[in-house]
Amino acid sequence: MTTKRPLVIVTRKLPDAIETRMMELFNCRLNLDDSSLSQLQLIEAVKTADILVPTVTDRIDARVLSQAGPQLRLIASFGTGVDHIDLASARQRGISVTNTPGVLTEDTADMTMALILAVPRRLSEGERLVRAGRWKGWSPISMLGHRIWGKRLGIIGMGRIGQAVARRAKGFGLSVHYHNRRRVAEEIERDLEATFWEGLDQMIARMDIISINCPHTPATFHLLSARRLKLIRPHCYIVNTSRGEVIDENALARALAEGEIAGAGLDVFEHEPAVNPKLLELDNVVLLPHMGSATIEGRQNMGEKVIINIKTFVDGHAPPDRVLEAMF
Ligand code: 8YV
Repeated sequence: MTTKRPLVIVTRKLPDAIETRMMELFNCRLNLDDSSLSQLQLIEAVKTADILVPTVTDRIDARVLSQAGPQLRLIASFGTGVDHIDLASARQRGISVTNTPGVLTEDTADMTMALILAVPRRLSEGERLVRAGRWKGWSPISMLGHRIWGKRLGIIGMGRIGQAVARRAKGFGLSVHYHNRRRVAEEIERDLEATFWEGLDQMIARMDIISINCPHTPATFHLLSARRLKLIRPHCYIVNTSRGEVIDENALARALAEGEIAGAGLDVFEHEPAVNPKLLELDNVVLLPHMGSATIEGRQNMGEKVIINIKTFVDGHAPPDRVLEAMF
């Protein structure tokens, strides 16, 4: 890195305080109107930026990276998931990648818990009924959902967010089960009273609620495939606050429509911002616009992490949140 202030190109509008601090520290090109960049605009950005700050809405694929100028040394992503970045291409070109782990764990776990409650208890349906002026008053048999307390929750992906979901779930009387690439430490399992399932097929066939909390990687693409969705019992609910690609969305919509799965709470979709039209027709799904980590505090913390990663890198040190391919 040269001694002149590095050119940092930020692809989306970030919190004001973060942008102000970035302007003080770096030579910044901001995106004040927050429109997402096209692939061509991204290519233009990587041709000139020393450091790029993208978000989940930017597809930094091999084609974009092949056009990067030699000055591009760091991609400091604003977010935890890095499936929008071709990590192998970045490594080949000697470009470091950082993310913002840890600071959106609790917010995402809250949203997961909100969906775990909302779907079986038919929260959105009830709200729609009242707003549409169709509510005829209390009845002992209307709007009946299913009890949460005493049910089995199967968490797929027991990383930070999965564990934070498990902590909440315990308080709601759910028994916690999980599947993960690696079994977590014994003391964590004991603390969360969590049961490890080595076989995903075996676990999902026995759960009442399934929560997706693993990252999207080549290994987890369509982890809940059409075949696996068939193993899930018809009274089971699925919640996804991770990435849409982890579930075969078409197969899920079909299974929900046919009553093979009781309901779903989805904060993420396979082709965002497009939502499978079949899902829009179903009453037994709660659909949210990828807002799991959308808190003012969280966005501020994420921005601070981006700044620390860039500043450390510019000062010639290894940034704290370096992403290595092997991690994903
Ligand atoms: C972020 C997310 O808001 O961090 C992630 O992986 O999915 C979101 O909650 C988004 O990625 C920001 O780029």
